[in-house]
Amino acid sequence: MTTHIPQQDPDPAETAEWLDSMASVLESQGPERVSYLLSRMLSRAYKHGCELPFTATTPYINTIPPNKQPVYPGNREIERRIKSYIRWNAMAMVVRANRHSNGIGGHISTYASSATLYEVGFNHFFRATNDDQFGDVVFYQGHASPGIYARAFLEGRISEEKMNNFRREIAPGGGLSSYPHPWLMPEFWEFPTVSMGLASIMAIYQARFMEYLNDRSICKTKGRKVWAFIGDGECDEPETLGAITLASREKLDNLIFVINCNLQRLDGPVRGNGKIIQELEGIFRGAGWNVIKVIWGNDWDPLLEADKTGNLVKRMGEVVDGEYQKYTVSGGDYIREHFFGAYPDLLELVSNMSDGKLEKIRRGGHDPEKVFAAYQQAMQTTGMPTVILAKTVKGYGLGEAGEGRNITHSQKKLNEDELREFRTRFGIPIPDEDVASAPFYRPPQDSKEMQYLHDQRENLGGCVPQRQVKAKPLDTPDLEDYKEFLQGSGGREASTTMAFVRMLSQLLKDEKIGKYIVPIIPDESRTFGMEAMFRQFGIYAHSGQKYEPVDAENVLYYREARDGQMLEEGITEAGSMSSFIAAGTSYSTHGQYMIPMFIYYSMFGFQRIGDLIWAACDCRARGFMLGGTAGRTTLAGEGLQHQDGHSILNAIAFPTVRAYDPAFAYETAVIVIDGMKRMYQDEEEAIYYLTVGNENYEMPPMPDGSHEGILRGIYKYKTVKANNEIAHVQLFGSGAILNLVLSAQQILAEQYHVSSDVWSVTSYNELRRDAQSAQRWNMLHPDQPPRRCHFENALQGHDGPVIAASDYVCAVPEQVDPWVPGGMTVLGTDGFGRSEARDVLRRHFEVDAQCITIAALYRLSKDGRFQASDVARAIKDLGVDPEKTNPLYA
Ligand SMILES: Cc1ncc(C[n+]2csc(CCOP(=O)(O)OP(=O)(O)O)c2C)c(N)n1
Ligand SMILES: [Mg+2]
Repeated sequence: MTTHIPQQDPDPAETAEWLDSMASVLESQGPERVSYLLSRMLSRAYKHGCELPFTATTPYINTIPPNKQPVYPGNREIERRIKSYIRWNAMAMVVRANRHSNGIGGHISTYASSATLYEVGFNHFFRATNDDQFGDVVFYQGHASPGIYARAFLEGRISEEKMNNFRREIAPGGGLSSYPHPWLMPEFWEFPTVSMGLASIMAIYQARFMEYLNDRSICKTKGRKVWAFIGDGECDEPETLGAITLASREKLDNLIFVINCNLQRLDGPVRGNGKIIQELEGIFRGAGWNVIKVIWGNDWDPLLEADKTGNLVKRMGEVVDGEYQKYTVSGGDYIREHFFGAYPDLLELVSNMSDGKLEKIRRGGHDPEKVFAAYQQAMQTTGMPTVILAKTVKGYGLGEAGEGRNITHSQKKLNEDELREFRTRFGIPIPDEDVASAPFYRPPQDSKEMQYLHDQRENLGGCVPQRQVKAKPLDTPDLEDYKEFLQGSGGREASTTMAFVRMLSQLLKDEKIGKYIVPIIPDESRTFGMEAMFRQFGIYAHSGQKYEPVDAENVLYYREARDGQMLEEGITEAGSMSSFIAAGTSYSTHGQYMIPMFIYYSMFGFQRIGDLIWAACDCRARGFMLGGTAGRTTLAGEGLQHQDGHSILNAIAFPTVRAYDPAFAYETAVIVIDGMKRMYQDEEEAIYYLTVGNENYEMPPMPDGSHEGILRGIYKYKTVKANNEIAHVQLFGSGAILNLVLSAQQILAEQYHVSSDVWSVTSYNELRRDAQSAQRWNMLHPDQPPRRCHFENALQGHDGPVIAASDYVCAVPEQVDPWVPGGMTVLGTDGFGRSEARDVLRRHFEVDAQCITIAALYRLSKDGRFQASDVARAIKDLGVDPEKTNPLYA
């Protein structure tokens, strides 16, 4: 803040001279010359220690002055009528839904405030994808969906029956989902946006991904735009503003944000005591965006023109948002007194205007000409992204039913009077006797409105939103081609991460699919041993590499390149996941399958960015997520915040995520190659999540006959027969813990005469889903021969109690407990982590070989096959302290 610039003018005459000379340059040479002179003067003044006013914001008026406004290319009157019908239908669908099913929800006021913002876009800007072109990518504000449906209804793309079934998707004839959900409406919606904040970050990374596709000559994306419609309240979410500097840094002039500044969120004002538009302007300007404010409608132009004292602009800047909201619900007399009344010359300015006129004077976001001017300037802006801050009224047109009221966000019911008023205000040709039932209105097909509506869309290539899949399936590699990964490490030690990275390097060179792979890393390449890829495949940088890297003479130097293949995102899992979404949905957005491989610290995945992963599933993204440094005890030393023992548990809830916890290199190879085939060749909707660890051990060769079991979740890895066998147990292990299970197998045989089968469980989640599906089918078909799940089939004929150990919380293995006769004994890593060495951690969590042995013996004792006193002795012999702290609460 500048506090030392004097507020009082000590020499008004001198000031006037300066202002006059500026005015004369303005008149003779135009604003650019003035800007130049000012910038030279400012830098000279700064050099001499003058404090300069901080200019994050500009005055509270429109960025584009009336004289720079283009002529509106459309038919305003017809567009207004079309918009009115859409407004009505959008409102009616919510009202009707709630009459049919009280409490079903829906939103009227969001679209009511943004109708003009959308309609100008639909009539003049949003290009569609068709046989000849790929269109723009539009992220619609989730709560505005009734308006988007209502337009598609006019366009004839949504039936009346479906409109009637808004929020009742299972109704006969089908319905419409509450918000944009490609999962539920795969031919309509492209991106889910209703979780506040995600549209913004997804749009930014989408725009950057389009540049990536272009720079790598995979798809031509030049000229296409990404539009993101966002709420002003939504800007409170860190995801909304957290990535905006990427957009300016990367000069994403294909990106346009439209922030609907209706000054309200759900509970009330967004910034009652401040000004959200100014706040956002400062933030975006500071971040290097082109900011266009659309605050005032054209009714204000003559007033601003007549404002010779500057008091009108001053007053506009003084009034806080809470008060502007109050003007919305007040009469013209109130506005006259409280707004214009602050200065006598302002009262004079509006002395010829009636109260009625003052009340109706519009905000910029409701003025199509102002909105058009902003959009056009945004389209023409080069070298930077644009944000349009459009001031609107929440619940515009609802009148007493909610216009500008704090309750408006949740208003879903209009009574007969309110419906009638709405109808009259927007001139909907519905007679009085029908209005109470809030019928939908569609003008006759041969009307001027319908003709115009179709013509405008045809000019832009067709209707939007529309999700189209034009990509051709990929010819994915065969496992045969990657045989080396199945043969074991031949005595050398390696981690599953190293094995995966080695395979990734090969895949990147694969003739069939190599160039479509998009490695995505949030600043962890060195952690995962991927630095060799920097030089080989390059780090994507639109501007290339403008410096000589410090390690230039190193063979593995840090190489940035315009056609670089790796997305080195810096420390942002949210940004990385947004890139994953852009790449993973490229088959629908850009007609080209891409294969994102996002590798990150597993703790910062499902736990940190679960909502983006959920959105990825919703929009049918496909790709691989690799949870690196996985396992609560496999990542040593890092402690509570890093050691992940639950990402697999979290993954259970994501229906399209197939989560695996592989132990060996060949398992990883089998899963990745099969996953590629299933997602990109067979076109299954899935995301593969694989944990990979950093513990080094020998990678064994793939046992014969294990292929199917690896993919389905379990296969028998090794049997050991004990001398003088007293019992036989089934031991389950996953990930790095499988090695400890194998050690326990030896101890059990050698010291306790217990034989065992060791099973590698690659995915409890997949086993559970398969078992659950079989069980469900059996329950619904009780009179037919029951189906058996893979888990039951695999275990058939293998007797003895089951003991399972993993590096994850017990609930992960316990998923299959209902299908284990007699139930399982499960060891896991519930509780916080510890900064410790691997072996100490494994004892702490009681998942080491000794503890697994004890669990097996105890279980045998419960089954009457082993003496309890012998278990107690074994605990002592194996050196486990029975009084040690319980890791669950430690
Ligand atoms: C992450 C998240 N938190 C909360 C909500 C619930 N919610 C839905 S809309 C809304 C208010 C939206 O206000 P604003 O962004 O200003 O949009 P407007 O409707 O005013 O255009 C809230 C809190 C949500 N959808 N997503
Ligand atoms: Mg709002």
